Amino acid sequence: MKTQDTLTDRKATAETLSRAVPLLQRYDDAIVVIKLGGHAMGSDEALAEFARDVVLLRLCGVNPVVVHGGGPQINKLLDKLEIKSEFVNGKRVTDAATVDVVEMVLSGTVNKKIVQAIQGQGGKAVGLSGKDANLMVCDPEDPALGLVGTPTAMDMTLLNLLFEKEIIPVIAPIGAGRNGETYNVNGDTAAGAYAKALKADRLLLLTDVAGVKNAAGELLTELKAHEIRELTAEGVISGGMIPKTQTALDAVEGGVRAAVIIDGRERNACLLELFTEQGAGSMIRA
Ligand code: X2W
Repeated sequence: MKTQDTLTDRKATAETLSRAVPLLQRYDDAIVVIKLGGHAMGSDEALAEFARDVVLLRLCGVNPVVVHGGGPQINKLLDKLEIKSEFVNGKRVTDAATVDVVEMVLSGTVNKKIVQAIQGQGGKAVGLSGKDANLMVCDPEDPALGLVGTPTAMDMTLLNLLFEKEIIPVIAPIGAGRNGETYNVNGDTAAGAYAKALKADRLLLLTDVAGVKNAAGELLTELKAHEIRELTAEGVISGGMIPKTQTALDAVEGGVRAAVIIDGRERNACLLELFTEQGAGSMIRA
């Protein structure tokens, strides 16, 4: 049953909107690259909420770019096809059979699901991969990883056209090889590469943890590049947080204004970060 908002609730909503004005102005025409991991797409409801936030950003004059992952979804199809898969330092060792499945899942099912979710909330989105319009050309990262790519040339012409038309790009982390190869690129790496190429105002890395914590387990809300290096050397930043913080570091040192590691399971995580004074998660600056 729908409950009626009281006058007090309605006043609070109006006040919230009014207080957001300076922040809305700060982000007018800003480019915000959002990495949505495969784990964050667990339920249709969570995806719909994420999509609604992205549509709101667009309505507020932000140019959002969604770069997604899909690791768990790839694992599911590989299992079904009885193709074995292993990870080395967080990257999937990718042979010819595996890359076919990776592309099918990322550029096919996952990408279109996000496009549809955004359109379900009234936005206009277009699904792409690094192969389209030379967006992301790759070279092999490490011979031991097979067809895993490292981005080496980015062409942002198409994305700038889409911004002009207020269309939201949704990009699968697939890269084009120089000789017709298809490369599998880690989702965080791809998001960082797009953020750098666009000189984005923000790179938002949505994860399933609150952010970066110190040795005492307290959330660090603001970090400088040198602090990331120190915490990593001390072993305080470890495991799965390493690739995230390295991506953030690389992005801010490559011209992105700030990178933020936030908990994507939190409701309205993107709005909380951009449109409230304190923000959310851990913000990293050069
Ligand atoms: C990833 C691409 C998908 C991804 C993979 O094959 O799983 C590499 O490891 P999440 O959901 O963001 O983890 N690629 C090279 O990054 O997905």
